[in-house]
Amino acid sequence: MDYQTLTYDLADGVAVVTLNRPDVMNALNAQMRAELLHALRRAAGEARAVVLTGAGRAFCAGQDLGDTGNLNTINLERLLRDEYTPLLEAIADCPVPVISAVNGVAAGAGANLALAADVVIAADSASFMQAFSKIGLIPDAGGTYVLPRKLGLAKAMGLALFADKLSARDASDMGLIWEAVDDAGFEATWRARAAHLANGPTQAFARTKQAMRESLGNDMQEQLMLEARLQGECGRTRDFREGVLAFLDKRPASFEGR
Ligand code: T3D
Repeated sequence: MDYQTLTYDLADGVAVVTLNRPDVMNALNAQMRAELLHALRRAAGEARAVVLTGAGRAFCAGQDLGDTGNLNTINLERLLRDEYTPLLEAIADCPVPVISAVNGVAAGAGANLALAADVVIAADSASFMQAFSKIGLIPDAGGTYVLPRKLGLAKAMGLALFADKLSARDASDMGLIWEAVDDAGFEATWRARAAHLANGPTQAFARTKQAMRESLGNDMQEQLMLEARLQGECGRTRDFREGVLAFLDKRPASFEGR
């Protein structure tokens, strides 16, 4: 696919997907949703870590409000089910870690796209806004799933109802994201994190994602059984063998992702 609304760069096992409609704060139109889905699926097949970021001063301003079609006949249920849900599933089901490198404001579905990633790293000047109530909507694109789970109901509800801008630092302090980084060191930080993941035990990372995500719906017994099964699989990987041998040899492990 020849991308028009994003760029895709693969180097050293890291796929960097950059939303690229800076004039509209990288708002999501139908073409960008289709291209992003393609890029995420492509990265899942050829990268060992994926980074999602934005061009210009925004990460993503959510739905392109100029691309909603006729407001009298718009079918938001279809739009969400057919065009947003596959994006969130592609991130959750991606067998390699996905980092959101949030370079600027992330609003509406753009905020929840960022928060769907496995690791969220934000520049200090970035912010998160559940902008939906300003236009008469509820948080979508996974907002009502992820916010109560990461923050608890009190903060999730406040963010949804007031639609305040949450600074990157506050998001980090509240446990909504992994880390906020000063602007000067932002790109170097996410690149280093992505390189670390791309050189890690990819098979174990895939199963870590699975175990963490399934734990939200499991009781303890189910989760312990799942851990045992997945760890059994990890125990049969080359990377496990390499990790143990490297420890015993007192040298850094060289993981192949197998
Ligand atoms: O509606 C449906 O189809 C259902 C789906 C819903 C999912 C959703 O995501 S709903 C939420 C949609 N997003 C928003 O409501 C956010 C709207 N944008 C803003 O609130 C602000 O633009 C920001 C807080 C993101 C940034 O503010 P600021 O002051 O830094 O920039 P700005 O001047 O408002 O925006 C810069 C330009 O981007 C401007 O265009 P212009 O005037 O320079 O030609 C603005 O219109 C454009 N822009 C920003 N957000 C969007 C957008 N254009 C289209 N869609 C946007 N979402």
